[in-house]
Amino acid sequence: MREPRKDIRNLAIIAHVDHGKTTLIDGLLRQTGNFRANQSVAERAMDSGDLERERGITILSKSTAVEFEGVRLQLVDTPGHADFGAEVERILGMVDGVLLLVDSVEGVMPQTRFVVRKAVERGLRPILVVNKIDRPEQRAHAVVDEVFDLLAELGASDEQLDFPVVYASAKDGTSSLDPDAAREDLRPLLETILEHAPAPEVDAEGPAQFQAVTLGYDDFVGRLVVGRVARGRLQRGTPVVRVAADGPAETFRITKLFGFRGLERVDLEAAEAGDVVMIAGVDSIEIGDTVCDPQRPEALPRIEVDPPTIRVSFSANTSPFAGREGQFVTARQVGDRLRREALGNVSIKLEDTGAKGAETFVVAARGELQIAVLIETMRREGYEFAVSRPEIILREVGGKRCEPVEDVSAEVPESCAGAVMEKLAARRGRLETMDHRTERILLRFVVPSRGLFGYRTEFLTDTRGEGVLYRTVRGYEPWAGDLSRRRVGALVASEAGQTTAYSLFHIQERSILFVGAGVPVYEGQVVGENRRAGDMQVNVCKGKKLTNIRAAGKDEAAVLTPPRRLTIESALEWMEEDELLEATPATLRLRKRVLPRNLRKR
Ligand SMILES: Nc1nc2c(ncn2[C@@H]2O[C@H](COP(=O)(O)OP(=O)(O)OP(=O)(O)O)[C@@H](O)[C@H]2O)c(=O)[nH]1
Ligand SMILES: [Mg+2]
Repeated sequence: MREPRKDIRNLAIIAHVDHGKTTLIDGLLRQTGNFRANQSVAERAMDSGDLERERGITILSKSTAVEFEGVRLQLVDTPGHADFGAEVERILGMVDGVLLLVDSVEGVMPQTRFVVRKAVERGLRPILVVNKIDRPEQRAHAVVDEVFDLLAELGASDEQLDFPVVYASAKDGTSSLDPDAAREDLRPLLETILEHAPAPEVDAEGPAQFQAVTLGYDDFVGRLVVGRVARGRLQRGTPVVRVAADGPAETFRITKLFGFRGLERVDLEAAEAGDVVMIAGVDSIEIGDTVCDPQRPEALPRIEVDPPTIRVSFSANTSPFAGREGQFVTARQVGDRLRREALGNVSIKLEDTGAKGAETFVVAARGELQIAVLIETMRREGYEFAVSRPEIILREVGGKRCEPVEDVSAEVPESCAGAVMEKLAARRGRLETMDHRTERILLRFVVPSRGLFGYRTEFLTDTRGEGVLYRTVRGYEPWAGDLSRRRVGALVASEAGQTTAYSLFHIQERSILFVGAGVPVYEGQVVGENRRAGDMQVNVCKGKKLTNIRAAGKDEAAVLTPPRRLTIESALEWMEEDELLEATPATLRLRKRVLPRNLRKR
């Protein structure tokens, strides 16, 4: 029999990127005293990963719980960046309510649409938190209307449309129910949660059921899985069975059972239906598997997430510099690592190329940032490999060839709007709306994902670095037609050697260099961007006679423009099909697939 568990609430915090989810959790942790007196809550405490702290974004969702008036609020912080949307989709399956954060100035953004759509589909009623109310240019009332219109457009029920609203400054740790009232603390928000977030309706007596929603790993206890006890009770030390997508059920013992309290995980003896917990005991478990009572195994429906939209291939590094910097360099090592990633990361898929002992691994993902994070993680672990240019995954919908399209919002200074509209129109984007905000314009487009490759750099140039661009996959639409290719060519090193200031100096007028002086290069390496279409072969290693080096240093090195530093993202956006990105723990290089000049077509 299902009964509400009034002592807990399960909530996900969802929003567009940077609207303040992780910061809000800091405030909740601080004010509910769920940490010891001598322990302070660092800024964005939940963003514990190295890459998360460096990039200032959340990549993996994380659970925590705070106590308020005798009720345990189990909160899941989710990533706002579009590429990690699959993470949000899965999390929504284990909560009964959502805190929808929307920035009081930016309002509804592409990823707001995405997360709201997913919440509506699951019948969740949001509690709207209009955040950053401390910003002087806040337009809270308009933002509430935008959210209402969005919900209505997405077919929300009357109950969902009747959402409670709280105004907050996550940064100051304050909230109120009236945007113009004074704010003191987060109590108004906490009270709204208690009043409006539904208690989980669970069957605590039935046979145990728990679904793996996210995975983790711990050197001491092995693979960890986070999920919610859907029915019955889990007890540490007792045998359970894992029911997978296919294959026989596997019996194992729960060796560890953890709950979340503040920033810590605590050992538990038992957990009951409705609890969000982390268990250890079986290394083979995968996301979506159900852990059940051995007497009555019964799988929960598998977790469905939107399929990946882009693919890239990974292969062993075959450049002349292969193996110099990496620790894991063979195709097999790269393949094994990718297979491990695909197990723990549902939004990444390793496509089977069919070939046994394949040298190339096709990875399908949800965006360039997701690929970039994977590449960066692998580099840090000591891997070395080559990556191809991302390509779009097409799908057949109703007999028609369709491609992924994205909601794009560009907030730009008025004077730049023309350039942005022109460029995106050329990339087969269609302008949907145009809103004037103080001295800036918010343009919303729908653009094929294909058309957005390489666009960010252009956008930043066109808006003199002042524009803000966001994109989120919207769905599939019929193929929009051909697009023109990169309008600039590559500058390709014609021979191996060490770059010299002397030769770079003479080339830089016609190009943007990717390498500085004194760097080893190989034939076929891409050393810069040609200002014109078409590739250009250059000798970057030409040197004056040794005796002239001082002169060269004095006259010419001094005026050498600093090279454009390649980042994983900028390289993935920039490169063409006949090129590869060579990633090693120390260096990123772009190269032609075919290195010897005489074997290349162009
Ligand atoms: N002015 C103001 N800034 C805020 C507020 N809340 C968060 N910020 C700032 O907004 C930025 C993003 O905050 P995060 O908490 O990382 O946002 P997030 O939603 O967790 O971001 P992702 O996890 O990457 O989607 C940080 O620089 C915060 O300091 C607020 O209430 N007011
Ligand atoms: Mg965050």
